[in-house]
Amino acid sequence: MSLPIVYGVPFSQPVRAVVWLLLLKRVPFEFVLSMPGSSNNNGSRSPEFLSKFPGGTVPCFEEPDTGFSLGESNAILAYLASSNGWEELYPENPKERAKVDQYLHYHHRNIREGSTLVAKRVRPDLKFSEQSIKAAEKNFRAALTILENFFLNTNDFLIFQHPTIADISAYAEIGQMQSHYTDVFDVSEFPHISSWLQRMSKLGGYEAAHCALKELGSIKDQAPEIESMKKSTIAGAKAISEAIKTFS
Ligand SMILES: N[C@@H](CCC(=O)N[C@@H](CS)C(=O)NCC(=O)O)C(=O)O
Repeated sequence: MSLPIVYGVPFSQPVRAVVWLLLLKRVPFEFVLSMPGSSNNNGSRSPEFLSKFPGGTVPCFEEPDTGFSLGESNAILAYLASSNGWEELYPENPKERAKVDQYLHYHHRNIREGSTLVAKRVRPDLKFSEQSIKAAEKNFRAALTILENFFLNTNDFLIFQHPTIADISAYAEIGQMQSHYTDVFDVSEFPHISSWLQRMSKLGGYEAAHCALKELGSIKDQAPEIESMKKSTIAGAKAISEAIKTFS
């Protein structure tokens, strides 16, 4: 039986979420480097990639044996959890599941906006205007305030006292901001979020899933060199495959 495949780069936020879930659950998979936005053979806009996910963004998940493929990180997280019966991460109870889904939908255009602050450094080809960066920062800060005062006000994790796929999705965006990673936004002004980040970093698979971010380090003041991006991608992909080798 062929292993499932995740296409993407380890630096990408939504790729990191999918990779982390698989590492956390110790599911062997193949990680295939696919460059976001590129129409070259190994790119997310190549005809081959588009035949698997017409949206042309990473991550894409594929089960070669069945021909099933899926894009959109939150859909992939939900599929993995429901098809594998990981009830603690994505409950079967409709009301409990709806609370997780509520976050997964809220994520886009809210917490996900934070990535513009990272993309402005690592994706110079996207040419963000000052106005769009300011708007993204404003939306991100407002969404963090909702997490701080609503989602994390009473619980240790976003929905329950234990993590779900909502936490993994959110961490991929918020965790990258920390000073030991990209350092492009100061999350320390949010005490509940800061404690939650600490709790999340104790979950299995964390180190390997975040190796690319650690390798690149701060991009607060300037865009990284192409060479540094390459080094971070290689280190991240290596950490992921080394972690998978330890599963039996
Ligand atoms: N909503 C999508 C977002 C995916 C996404 O934006 N991925 C970026 C990399 S972080 C990408 O592939 N961009 C391709 C492009 O810019 O053309 C998800 O959660 O999977």
